Amino acid sequence: MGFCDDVKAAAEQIAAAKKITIISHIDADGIACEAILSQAISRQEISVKSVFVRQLEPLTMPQVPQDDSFKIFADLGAGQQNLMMDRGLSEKEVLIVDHHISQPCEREYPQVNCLPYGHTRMSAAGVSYLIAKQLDSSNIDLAKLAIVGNVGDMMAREKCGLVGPARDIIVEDGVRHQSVEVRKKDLNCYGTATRPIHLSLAYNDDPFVRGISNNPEGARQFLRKLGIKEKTPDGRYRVWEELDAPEKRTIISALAEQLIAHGEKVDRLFAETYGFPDELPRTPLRNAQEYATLLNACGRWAKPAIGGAILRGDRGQAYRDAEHMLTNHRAIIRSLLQFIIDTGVKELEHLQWLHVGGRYPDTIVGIGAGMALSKLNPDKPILIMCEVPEDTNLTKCSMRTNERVVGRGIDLQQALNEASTEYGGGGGGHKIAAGAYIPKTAEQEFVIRVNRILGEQFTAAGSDNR
Ligand SMILES: [Mn+2]
Repeated sequence: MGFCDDVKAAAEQIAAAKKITIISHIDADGIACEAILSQAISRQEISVKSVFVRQLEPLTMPQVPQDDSFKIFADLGAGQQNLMMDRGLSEKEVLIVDHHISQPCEREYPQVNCLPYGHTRMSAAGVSYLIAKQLDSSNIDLAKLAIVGNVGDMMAREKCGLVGPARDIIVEDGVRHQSVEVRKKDLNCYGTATRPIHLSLAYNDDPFVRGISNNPEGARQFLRKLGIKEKTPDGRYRVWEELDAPEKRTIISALAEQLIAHGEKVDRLFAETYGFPDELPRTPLRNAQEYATLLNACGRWAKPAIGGAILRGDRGQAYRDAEHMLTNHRAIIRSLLQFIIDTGVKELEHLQWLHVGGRYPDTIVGIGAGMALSKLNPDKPILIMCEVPEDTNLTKCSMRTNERVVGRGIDLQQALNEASTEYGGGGGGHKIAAGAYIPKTAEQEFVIRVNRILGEQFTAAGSDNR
């Protein structure tokens, strides 16, 4: 059986069901999964309901309804099959649609998972889309949603664009449907639809351009020297997507020159980006990255269904609510960022760390860590700890680094997973961004242990942290 057979089998299972419950995750990928699957299912005239959970764990299992509905676990479930078994769910009433590592389990629940087939850069929204397309080929309008989910799960980050089936099937379908526009060799930069250009450039540190990254005033002068107007005639800041092609070229080549002048590589300056031409200009819905942030904001403020409504096309109340959450989301992240900078981090040889206590929701600490990193020493991975409101005995740890440091051999997922397991906790994520839960009592030792593992990674890769 190949991956395609699994997709086909899943579509058959769905088509045969009378009543379906989707249990999905609250991040952009999970929200996209739910919107894709539930629309594809209701188009088959099968009744469907959805439940979102922060994590599938014993505490959240009661949210899974005890009824005779067929249950699809999306963007979660592969690693929690024993929980399903404990719940008494049979193989006939479950389908897992996931891209995470599978947990060995006595029951063989049907599963569509791209990971064991070597498709490491496709998210669960991608898998959901392939199932939706198998159900009905007219579902290609959902390709756009799958791209948002994939980009939200950082599937485009390492290679500066989507690759594998996410690129060859899903992006191509979106282009054919004309709801997706591929911009090859676009600037690898966040906020191209909503941020003033100089802020877009200044907030970007991948690649790190000296004098511009982390330096809004420097970025402004850089644009001024190139003769790029920062405002429109009516006094509003222009955004990257509004620039004409020669202006974009001027900026990109000047950035490339800066990098070359400092002996840096230019490859990460370019990325393939995905735009949505049917959305309103200068809104976060115009490109996959910003769209994903909007969904994440909904999820992190416990309103994933609002993100779902937007993916279904609601541009009224749901969109206004989401914009409000995004504003709030950004204000709290800014406050966290300021707190980290004002308080200062403690430095060890291979990492910098800080405990923020219970001041900020644990769901945004990782984002704050990523942003703080570029304001601190970007060459040292950052580890932020915080309290977990649901369990006072636990501490959540979020780590972030950048591509440059990953290129020197650092794998945060491996480091946090190894160290947290030693203390009876658990962790996961990616090389560049990872998280873990540990017992509160282990905090001090844990930081030292992670520091040592990072040192070993640098050594194994034959590099150091300077
Ligand atoms: Mn995911």
